[in-house]
Amino acid sequence: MKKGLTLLLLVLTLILAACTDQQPSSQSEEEASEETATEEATEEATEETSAEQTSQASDADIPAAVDKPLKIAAIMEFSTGTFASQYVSGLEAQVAKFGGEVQIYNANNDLSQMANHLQTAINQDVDGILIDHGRAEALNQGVEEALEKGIPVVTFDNDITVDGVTAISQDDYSLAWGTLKQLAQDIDGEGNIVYVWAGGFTPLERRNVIYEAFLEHYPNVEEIARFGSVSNNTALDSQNQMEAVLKKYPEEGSIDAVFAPYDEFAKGVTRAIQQAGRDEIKVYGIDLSDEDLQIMQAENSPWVTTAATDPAEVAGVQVRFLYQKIAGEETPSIYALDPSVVNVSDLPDESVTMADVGQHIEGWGSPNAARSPWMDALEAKNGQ
Ligand code: SR1
Repeated sequence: MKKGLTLLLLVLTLILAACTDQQPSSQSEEEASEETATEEATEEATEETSAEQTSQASDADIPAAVDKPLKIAAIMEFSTGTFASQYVSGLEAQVAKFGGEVQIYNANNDLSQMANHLQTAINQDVDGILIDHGRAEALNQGVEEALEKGIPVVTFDNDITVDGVTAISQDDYSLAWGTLKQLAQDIDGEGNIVYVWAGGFTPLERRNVIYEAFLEHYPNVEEIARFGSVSNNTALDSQNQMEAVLKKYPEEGSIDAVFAPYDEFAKGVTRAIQQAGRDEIKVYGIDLSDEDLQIMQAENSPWVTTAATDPAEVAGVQVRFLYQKIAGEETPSIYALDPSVVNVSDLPDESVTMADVGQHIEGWGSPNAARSPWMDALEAKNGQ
């Protein structure tokens, strides 16, 4: 009996101990559930706050000057090639998001026609002018006239330096160095190269500055041929010119690489090399498009490296600076987008497009450049 009582006491003690042991754990469950409740409440509050902020953003004061369908003129030196077509799509998309309309004037590589188009846009009292390529000597006068009439101007890829104008670029010096550095490494600082180039275009002039420095920096790299022209069919012209160079240097190993600092050059040169079965020659380009990606990703493609920004994004930045100017905001005199180097070896085996290139190339894109807080509201208002 005594033994039985002792056993009972022991069992009771154990049960009590077990209950006592459970206590903290049940307390922490309570605490946890209290914490969860607090977290949930905080999350809800945060969600409410951010919803409020969003609705505040959509109710934000859109400057009156941009809160209407604006008429924008884009004065382009040329519109051929995949860079230009992506750029135009980018202009149209951003202006449409802001509820405006953009009229594209294409001068077909004729600078005096470009100046006439600028004059037409000024006479039509457009709300803002975008200029793509062209040269200061042909356009300065028109740009000054536009500013005097109160029409803001944002330029891309030219040498206009009029006060009050914002000039954007793709940082051509970095573009050229990015791809040339890869070329130098791949040939180990020594070899024969071909250079494709045409003067008179601001981005190509800037890239050439770096090319000249590159040759000085690598004295064992020799330029054995140079050609290039920009026309309505630059890729085909480059292909024909490269075919002539290949005939002049028929021995395997006589040419190590081609520097083609414009994708239309690179496309033509790549085709000529492929057709001649000279795949040992590597192509180093500038620019990127869906078509370029397809050519670069083809099996054994000679085109191994390119340096680029997204042309649609360049256009978006240019349009946003223009709208900031129209809204009366301060904008910088110069702005350069950051380019990326794209090596085929960095891409997966599957086909990559411009839409997903950012998943494979670090630092690709800068979507928030030149974005004012009211722009979200303006885009939302226009249903975009
Ligand atoms: C003829 S100039 C061609 C260049 O303009 C744009 O900057 C593109 O990058 C292209 O390479």
